[in-house]
Amino acid sequence: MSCPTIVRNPQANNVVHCLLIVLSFALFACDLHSPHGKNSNKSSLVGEWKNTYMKVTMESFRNSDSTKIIEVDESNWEEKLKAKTVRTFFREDGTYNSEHRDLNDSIFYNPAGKWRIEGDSLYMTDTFPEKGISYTYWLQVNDSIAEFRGLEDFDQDGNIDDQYIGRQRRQRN
Ligand SMILES: [Ca+2]
Repeated sequence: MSCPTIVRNPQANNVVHCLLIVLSFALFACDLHSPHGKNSNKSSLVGEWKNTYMKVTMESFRNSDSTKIIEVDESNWEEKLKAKTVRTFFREDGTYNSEHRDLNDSIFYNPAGKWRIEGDSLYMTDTFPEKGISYTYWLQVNDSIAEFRGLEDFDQDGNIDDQYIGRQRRQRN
């Protein structure tokens, strides 16, 4: 997966910005497994969710010998990311959208698409603003907290080696 913001707007070549856009939600689970927790199913995710935590570990950041880590929770999300926590709506009909709001509470990005769960993986495919961008997350839902994990190329260095952990809290069913 690439970061659509960076692809469309080279001036937005900013890792934090990219993180917000693509995921707040983030990602993606290719080879990560759930050693614990109950199986996720569709009904467990239907509702409104809000980000509470995100950690991205970028080893060999942009092909350097250093590691960059971005870690935010509800106490410092706005200060560090210059945006509100993201609100995501998973609907029973298999559609979703994720509202990204700035500190003035104006929506600056609101991707929408289709979602489905298979086993402990969540598959999301955007239909707006670009069609066909897909994400896969390892998902675990325990009542009101959902955790997403995966690997991605956040620093856009060509290697899918950046680890993502994100948690969201259910706002309503
Ligand atoms: Ca990378």
